[in-house]
Amino acid sequence: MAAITADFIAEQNRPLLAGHREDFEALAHKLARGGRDPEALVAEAMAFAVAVPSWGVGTGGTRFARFPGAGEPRNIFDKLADCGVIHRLTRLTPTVSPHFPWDKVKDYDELREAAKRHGLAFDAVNSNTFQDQPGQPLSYKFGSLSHTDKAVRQQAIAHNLECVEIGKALGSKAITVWIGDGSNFAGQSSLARAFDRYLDSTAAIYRALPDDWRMLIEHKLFEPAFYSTVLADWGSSYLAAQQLGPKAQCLVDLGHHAPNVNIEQIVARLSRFGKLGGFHFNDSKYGDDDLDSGSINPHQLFLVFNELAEAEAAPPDFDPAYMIDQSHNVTDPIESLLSSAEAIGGAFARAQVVDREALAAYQKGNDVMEAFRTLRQGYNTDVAPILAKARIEAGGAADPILAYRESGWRARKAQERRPPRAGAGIV
Ligand code: RM4
Ligand code: MN
Ligand code: MN
Repeated sequence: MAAITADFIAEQNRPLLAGHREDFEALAHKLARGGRDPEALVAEAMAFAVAVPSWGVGTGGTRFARFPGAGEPRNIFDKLADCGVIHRLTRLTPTVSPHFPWDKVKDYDELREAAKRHGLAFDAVNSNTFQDQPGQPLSYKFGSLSHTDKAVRQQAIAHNLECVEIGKALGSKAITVWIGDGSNFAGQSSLARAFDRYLDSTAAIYRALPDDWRMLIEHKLFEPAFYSTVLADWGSSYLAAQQLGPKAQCLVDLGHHAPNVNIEQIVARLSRFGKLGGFHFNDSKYGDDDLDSGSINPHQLFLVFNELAEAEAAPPDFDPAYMIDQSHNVTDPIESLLSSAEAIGGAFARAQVVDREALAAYQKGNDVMEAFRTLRQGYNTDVAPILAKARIEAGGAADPILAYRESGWRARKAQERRPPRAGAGIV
């Protein structure tokens, strides 16, 4: 068992370096033959970053059961320690996206300092009006920001405003608003008026946003509401963002669409109109499965990053927030996040490999097969040596999961962190 220091990482890397160099050289020759600059790709990979969700380092669960793991984080300070491990090993995840009230503390300056000590900063804050909290005066059973009762809407607005205040103290620059509002019966709710009320409420939050902040509006097809959801799709999200103003943008959670929807096309549309605010990366087979990014459909992840690489015509301040949103039910959450960060970085790197000029020319000439082959060549490139080089040069691990296992972190935390956290997992 060892602390995950720079020395420890270097020691773990040592036996892997010769093999890594060989792999990188082989790839570099191949890329150079195709006119790509391998070192430029490494530099791009080094500049890429994705935020880790504070709720992702605890074991998730389903509505049937949660199987807690030993040494789970008990509070946000423990969560930050785990996030620090992920960043130290991958050098890909310098920020954490916190969720309130789950991560509430008394002193936010202290929390910001604690993050700093782990080499971390805070990304978008997330509000939560999809659950009732102990002692909360009014219930969200029938909705929050779109509730028929003004007093409930006010309570939900006030919570979002509090999140913005907390975010200011933490150095965050965005709030992600996802609501579970909707209905379970045809006729239960007025589909038109519910959206009107949602727009009214979000306008009140929008007015309180500092000028350099963004409001990220997250849609989701269904669940917890099963007949209609107020913000069910990217169309509603776009309408809301458009209505609210330039600081409001749409957030695309990869698991929040109908099966087979062409998510990369949604990405292309939103970015072209300056409304692509960010992502919640995960993978899914059926719905909001919150599985590890790229574990089921890595090609879709690649196609999303291909559209981001294509977004050269997007407004100059195009800067989507990349965040992970996953629930880890059967793995050590740290291992899942190490592997997911690598999958996301890999999809990004593969998209950088694509020869855009050639692709555009083939598209223009309607050479379907060569256009396809040009794109596919990026996807087929094994970018692992690029990512490894980027990591090693930044002080990270050649093999993050191996190094993590060698460190004995989880066994150590199992001794320190008792008893295991109770309560529900991800929603
Ligand atoms: C929702 C949605 C939100 C996340 C919650 C926990 O399904 O994805 O982004 O905050 O789950
Ligand atoms: Mn999400
Ligand atoms: Mn979700």
